[in-house]
Amino acid sequence: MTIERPALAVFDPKNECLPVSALRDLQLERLKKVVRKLWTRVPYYRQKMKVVGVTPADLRKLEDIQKLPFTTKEDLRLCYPYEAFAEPLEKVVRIHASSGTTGKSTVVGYTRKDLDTWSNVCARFLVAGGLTSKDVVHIAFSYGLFTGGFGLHYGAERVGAAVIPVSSGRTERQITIMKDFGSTALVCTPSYAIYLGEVMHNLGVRPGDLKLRVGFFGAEAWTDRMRAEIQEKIGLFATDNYGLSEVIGPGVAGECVHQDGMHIWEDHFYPELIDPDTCQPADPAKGGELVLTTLTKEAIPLVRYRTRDICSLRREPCPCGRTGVRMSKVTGRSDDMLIIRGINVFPSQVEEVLLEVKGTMPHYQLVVSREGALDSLEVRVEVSEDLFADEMKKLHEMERTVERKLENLLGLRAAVKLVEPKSIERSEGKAKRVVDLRPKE
Ligand code: DLL
Repeated sequence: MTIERPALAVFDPKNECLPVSALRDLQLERLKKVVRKLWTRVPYYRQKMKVVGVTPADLRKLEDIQKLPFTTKEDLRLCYPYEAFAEPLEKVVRIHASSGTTGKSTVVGYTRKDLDTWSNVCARFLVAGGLTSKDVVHIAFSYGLFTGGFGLHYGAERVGAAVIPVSSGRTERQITIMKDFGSTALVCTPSYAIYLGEVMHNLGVRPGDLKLRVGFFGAEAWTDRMRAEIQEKIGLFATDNYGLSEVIGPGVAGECVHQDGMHIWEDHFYPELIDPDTCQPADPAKGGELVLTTLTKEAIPLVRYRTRDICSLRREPCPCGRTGVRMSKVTGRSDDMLIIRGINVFPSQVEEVLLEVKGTMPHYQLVVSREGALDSLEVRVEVSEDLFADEMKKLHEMERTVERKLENLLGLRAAVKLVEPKSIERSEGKAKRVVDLRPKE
């Protein structure tokens, strides 16, 4: 079937199409304000600045941002739960969280103005990808601490569309709702979109039976081949959007109807690219790790946050008129975080669970594969000699215990397989904790 490109529209032309020189002035003015606020309100970051010997007064031009220390997920973990907040809790009206590298999650707060900003930046990419106030938006992201559901929800409402907060799961019911309610826009992870397409096919529901016309997919990496498959299987025009909880949630960047890179909303987020090994600036065209500074966030302003996402940046003009630099698809991570069905998983979290279970050894491996459209995780764990010699029933019980604990911590079901001592390959250097069998392209 032929997929029609939606009409070109801009949600906030004044700010999305700012000439670059005006954008630079605005960014510098906002950056100075953010750094001053962090210096006066967040002792943790002030201390970091003192260590490298910079003060807010050292920030005279935009490039001076390179004098400032980076912020990492580990910093936010150390500030758990509220120490990174630059506003008192009484000004905070929403709290979300995402998984941390170990134990504690990273907690993020929003003031009323932050929620307003968040709705606007989400509305921007929704309009950029073709959403209008006439649409009926089916949101299949989970609603909860994850920022996907609420972010897209308020963004779509801001556009004036009719929002159906379906949340995740119960795929057949999702299809019934799409059919009965006449959903015209779909919001979920790209892998779930492919799965939905497969279930539709199995149920005999053809794309033409639904009114879907546009889809907004994000929260995990996907390829152009997956885009083609989604467009074909579900019959809609699919765009990519990017974000992360620490920075705001979804709404950092999104594709326009030209489907050629995601515009970063640079009046709100200042992007840099660095070489993850040296931390020095990287050639934007060649790619590197994306580092983001929030320019307007009140509750948790972040300076030079290391996203660990690898991408490249392109400044050439886009036919849509937006001036925001375009980021490529995320091609990898500079740490070991995996995203499985939209859920962020660190191998260290698995290790933490294993430490609680007597008889397991510190040798384990995460095997990620794709069954049909969806990713699955198997955790292979070595057990001690005497335990392995035990009866099968006991081993199975132990597998179920680890599975339960993992599901509790990660919010993801993993299959646990206990294996013989010394059966997981040893490596000379860093242990190979992850075997990723998912197709790359
Ligand atoms: O995934 C926010 C989000 C929700 C974005 C819905 C888009 C749509 P976190 O759970 O904190 O937040 O995970 C952030 O997900 O650092 C990337 O590694 C990855 N990610 C997000 N969007 C994309 C994308 C949300 N479009 C982490 N392509 C980020 C590739 C993405 N990776």
